[in-house]
Amino acid sequence: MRIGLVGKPNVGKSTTFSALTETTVEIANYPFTTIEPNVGVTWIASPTICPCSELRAVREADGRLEPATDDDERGGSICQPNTGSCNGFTRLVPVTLVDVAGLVPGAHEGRGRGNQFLSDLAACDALIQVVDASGATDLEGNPSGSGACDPLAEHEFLVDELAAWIEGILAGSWNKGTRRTQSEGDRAMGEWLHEQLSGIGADEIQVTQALAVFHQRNRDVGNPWQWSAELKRELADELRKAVFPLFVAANKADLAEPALWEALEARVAEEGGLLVATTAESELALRRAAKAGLIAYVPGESEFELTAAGEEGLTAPQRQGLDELADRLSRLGGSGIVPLLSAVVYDRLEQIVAHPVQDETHWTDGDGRVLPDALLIKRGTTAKGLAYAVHTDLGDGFIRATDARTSRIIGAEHELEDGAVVKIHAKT
Ligand SMILES: Nc1nc2c(ncn2[C@@H]2O[C@H](COP(=O)(O)OP(=O)(O)OP(=O)(O)O)[C@@H](O)[C@H]2O)c(=O)[nH]1
Ligand SMILES: [Mg+2]
Repeated sequence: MRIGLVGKPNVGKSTTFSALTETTVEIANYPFTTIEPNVGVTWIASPTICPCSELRAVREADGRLEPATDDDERGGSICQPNTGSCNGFTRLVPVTLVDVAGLVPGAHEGRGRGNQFLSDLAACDALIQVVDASGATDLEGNPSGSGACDPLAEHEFLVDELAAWIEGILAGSWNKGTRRTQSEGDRAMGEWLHEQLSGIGADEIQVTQALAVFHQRNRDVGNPWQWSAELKRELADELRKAVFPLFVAANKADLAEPALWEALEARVAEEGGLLVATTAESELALRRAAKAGLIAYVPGESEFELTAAGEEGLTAPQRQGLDELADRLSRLGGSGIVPLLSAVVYDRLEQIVAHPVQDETHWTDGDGRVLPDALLIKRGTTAKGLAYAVHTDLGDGFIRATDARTSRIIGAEHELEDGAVVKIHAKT
């Protein structure tokens, strides 16, 4: 799972990235602070309870394990994640984030960082556009006082740039490519589009979907090589929607009133997207304070508590800063970033979590680690699809799978359930 953070310069993309990945990157109040993309991993809670809770229950019932005590550091979890962690049966799964340079009008023609920036987004499953909800920076990201820019305009230009980028990729070989599809119809057109766009991560299903929507809206459009510029742009826009579904973080919400982003929210909802008001700066401050041991904060929540160390060690200005942060969070219902990311991954991209294991009795890998992996897969993924998600060889050699909960054999085409624990049998 890979998600790109995009938007005009100076809106808080890197602040969002830094907060979520808990890494240090350059952040500053002027445009083009970021040039080379930052790539990192954030961890989000799986919405389903980790299956290690079931293992614990069985072991407790058998008398092999004492019930977890209140001071259990892991809140009862007994899995051994290879990466990430599990606490109180909340398993964290990885999402890769890409924080790119700011995009300015004309980027597809090479302005700003131009197309280089766009190719940094290539393999992303979705994009989160960070907008300056306070409207206090112009379209180029220069601080210009409130009312400098309307968040809706900021969104519209980004959507246009992305479509223009895709159109540009197709333009070079449009006539040659579409003539080739003349005799074979839509299917060949889909194949050609897929060929052109596989470099930016488009798959066949996405291309087919985009073409279908385009044709539904535009019947009898004639030969593609005679299409108007508007038609080509419309197809590019549909392709963009399919390949890079776009969601919006109305950032710097701490400086703004909701009225400022209402129009954008309505537009985004109309397009089937999602907008969440965020305050990246607050999330960053929370993560830093938590890392320093001053507060206990569960990412995504709208409250935090001072730790004993915090009660003792905070300076007066730090305490005042945290009081203000607490006010802000209660006003906004949290910093918004984590709920936005979770909603994008689980609700909109329809991801579920699967746990491949080698030993279906003990739910372990070859080294005896309990439930070592938690993989995000798209709802509807089959047992064989999971095998491919683990490794191409495992997919190619797939024989059958076992549902580790029931010990039942499941076939290649069986669709997995959320939280499935699966042993894959394959030829090696
Ligand atoms: N008030 C407020 N300021 C924020 C928030 N998020 C970021 N900022 C500030 O906005 C400025 C720009 O933040 P960056 O994260 O560098 O923005 P960017 O979008 O990565 O900018 P470029 O890399 O130049 O495109 C910095 O001064 C941040 O401290 C927020 O939620 N609220
Ligand atoms: Mg940046």
